[in-house]
Amino acid sequence: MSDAAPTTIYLKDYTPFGYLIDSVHLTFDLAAHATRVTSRIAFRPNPDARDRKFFLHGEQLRLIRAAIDGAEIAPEVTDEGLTANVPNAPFVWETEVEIDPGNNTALEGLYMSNGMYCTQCEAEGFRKITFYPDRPDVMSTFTVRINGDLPVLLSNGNPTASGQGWAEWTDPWPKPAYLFALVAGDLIAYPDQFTTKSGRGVELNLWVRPGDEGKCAFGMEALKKSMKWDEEVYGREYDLDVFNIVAVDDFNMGAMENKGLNIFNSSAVLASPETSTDANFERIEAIIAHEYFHNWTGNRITCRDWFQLCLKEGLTVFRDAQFTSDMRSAPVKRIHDAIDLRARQFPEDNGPLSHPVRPESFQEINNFYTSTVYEKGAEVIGMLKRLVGDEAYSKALNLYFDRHDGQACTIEDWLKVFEDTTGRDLTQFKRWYSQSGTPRISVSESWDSGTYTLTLSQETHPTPGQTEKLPQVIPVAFGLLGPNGDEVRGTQVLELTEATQSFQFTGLAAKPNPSILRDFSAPVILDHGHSNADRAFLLAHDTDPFNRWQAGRSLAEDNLFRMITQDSAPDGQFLDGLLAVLRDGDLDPAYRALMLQLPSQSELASTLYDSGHTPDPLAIWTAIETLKQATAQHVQDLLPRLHSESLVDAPYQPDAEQSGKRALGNAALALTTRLDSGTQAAAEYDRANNMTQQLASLACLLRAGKGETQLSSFYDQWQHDRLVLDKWFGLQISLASPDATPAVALGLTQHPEFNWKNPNRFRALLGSLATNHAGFHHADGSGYQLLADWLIRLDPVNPQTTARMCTAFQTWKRYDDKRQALMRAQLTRISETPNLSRDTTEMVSRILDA
Ligand code: 0A1
Ligand code: ZN
Repeated sequence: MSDAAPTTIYLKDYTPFGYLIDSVHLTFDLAAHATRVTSRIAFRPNPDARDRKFFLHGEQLRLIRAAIDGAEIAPEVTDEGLTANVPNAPFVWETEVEIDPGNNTALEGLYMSNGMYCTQCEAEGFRKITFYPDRPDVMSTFTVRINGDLPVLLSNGNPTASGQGWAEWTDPWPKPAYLFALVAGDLIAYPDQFTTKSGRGVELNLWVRPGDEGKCAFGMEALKKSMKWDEEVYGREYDLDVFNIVAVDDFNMGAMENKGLNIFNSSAVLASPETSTDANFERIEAIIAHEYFHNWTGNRITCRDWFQLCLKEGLTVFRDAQFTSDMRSAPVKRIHDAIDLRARQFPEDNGPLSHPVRPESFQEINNFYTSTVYEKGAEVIGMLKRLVGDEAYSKALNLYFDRHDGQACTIEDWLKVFEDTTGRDLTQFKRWYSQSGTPRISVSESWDSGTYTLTLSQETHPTPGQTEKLPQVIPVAFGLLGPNGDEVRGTQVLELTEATQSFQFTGLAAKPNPSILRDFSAPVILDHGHSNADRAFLLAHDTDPFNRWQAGRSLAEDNLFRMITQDSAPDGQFLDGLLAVLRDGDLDPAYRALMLQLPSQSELASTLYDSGHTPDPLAIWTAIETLKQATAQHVQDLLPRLHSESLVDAPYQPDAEQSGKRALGNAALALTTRLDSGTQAAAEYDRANNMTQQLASLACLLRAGKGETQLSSFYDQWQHDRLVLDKWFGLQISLASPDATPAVALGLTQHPEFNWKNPNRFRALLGSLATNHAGFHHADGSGYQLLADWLIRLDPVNPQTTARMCTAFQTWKRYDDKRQALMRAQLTRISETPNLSRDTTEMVSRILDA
């Protein structure tokens, strides 16, 4: 890192690159510490550009030779790239550089993982491979030759030639450099094939390390289902002869959609019933779908610049959510998504890191792969679809694919296809992309002889850099229930566009009960103004599964809130309502399991903070424990029935039906453990023949302060399996008591298997510390200190993962003065570390500036 002040890049400064590229030829001579990369690039002046400065990005490259049209030149090279004088006509650019993948611990560019070469180029990693205009709007076809003494040599596109120790790949589809990929290693293929709807045969391979072959079947099935679904639902076919997926152990994120060669964190693709939980299977299915869907939304149509990241990510998350809803249960998926959004995106959007779905400036783009860009970005598309309707949505998407195939696009291009298809003016809707913060909706109602009037008001609190907020277009799915629970008005979408707006419903026989924001139709905070009686009514009668669940959630939250702020006891309204839902054997077990899940500690902390209280982590933890204990007692008689309803007498399948049953059974087991101090959980542990049940019963035991023997036999059983060992590390910290958490985490950092340079292992340990709310916020500050120690240690090794994990401190201003001071001290200590990376510098300074 240079000591220069970090530079900020602005969306408004965008200009096109001065040159276009007709073709790229790359040759890699692989060597762990001295890989040679030779490039031959056909440039020509870009008629649409005014600025003809020839600057190529390049970092950590040793330039050996550069030439233009065969004549050697001596370009001016800095830490960030090179400049050269070039002809004002087409020319061939050549360079040879040397790089050191064996010492690349940042995992960006070409690096090594367990003897295997692999790449990660999004967002700006290609500049660590060779000199290049490393920006998404410069697209070209690529031909790649790999010379290396390894059995498997892969790159993007189709294989075009190979021999002993070399292979050549050609990607006919123009792409930006961030989609480049190369893999070389001693890998085993798990092969399959797929025939597209137009009859093209595609060879599929999942490449893994020897020993992992048994964990490939599920991922392969998920890939084939994704390919089929995209044909059926979006009319999108695959466009190469081969599709390769590679599993790699060292990876900063979940996976990467490189054209024809997706690279996956092994945790996001490898699965077996013995080693993976139902939740792991579901996540893997979704990530495989996500990366595959990028082939059209991201690769064929890419982003003009990184400010447009949500163009590909929001849309692709939306598509993978649709896929999961189709493959599994739509209501359950919607509830999971709402829980996740509230847990991750709302705190981001209501704290120092708040930024619009399309940010307007950044220092380090890696810091903007956020829940706001991804998940809120997907919510924005869901709202658009709800507003224009399914048919118009599908027409607009067809127009998008027809009009923009092969282009690097903007949010303006995206919205224009909707405007052109529907004739609708989306000017106000576009605020969802530029205005940060979570809108809050408040409700008032009136009833007058047959007419019900609903008044909705919206308000968004100021966020960093944005003090004035304008009203947004908010689709509020809405229905009315009569006093006996019948639905008197089915779901319709109210369009809230003003700061305050009223909606009237006439001809009603009696004062109805409103069901507002059905299906979580917008990413907003809704203050219903409901009484607990209204909530109990909706919990019993709402026909909308999301709002029925929400009613139970709100009852629980209100109860917890009063327990914390007024020392109230667990109350009957919530517990009775819950009991009635649990008894209803017609309800999906997965749905009933969700009903049993209480709000998380950090969600309660948000709620408390929002209503003017200072969250006390220990009081929150205690209230949740007390309510769980009361729940166990209240539903005690039902537990044996829930247990029997959850039994599966068929071979293990990670599908929605079986995993729903297991979720209910395990939720019941957690309650049972509170009453029998672990007898049943210990028996379940001994009987478990899949990881879902093994881990759930172990968790019950640990939560009860038992399970020492099981924990160590779990270690003995699984010490050879790195993904299961991550669970072993994580579980102990997640379930440690508040008082013990920092010490347990510290102890585990001394374990010989704590390979902290592996991002999965680092996250398993320190990520679990950061998400154990009461433990992390230990009053003596030892949780903060431990995390900061390790972030400081990791930063020079892996800035990207370090910076992401700084978000653990983003809520620091919510807490009491003492905790604030402790957190500020750690943030300051991180920020004052010499040579801190650009990634971490930006994150810490944004968090501190709150
Ligand atoms: N585009 C990938 C995620 C990804 C983003 C950045 C990375 O490195 C900085 C790696 C992967 C996706 O959405 O799946
Ligand atoms: Zn993505």
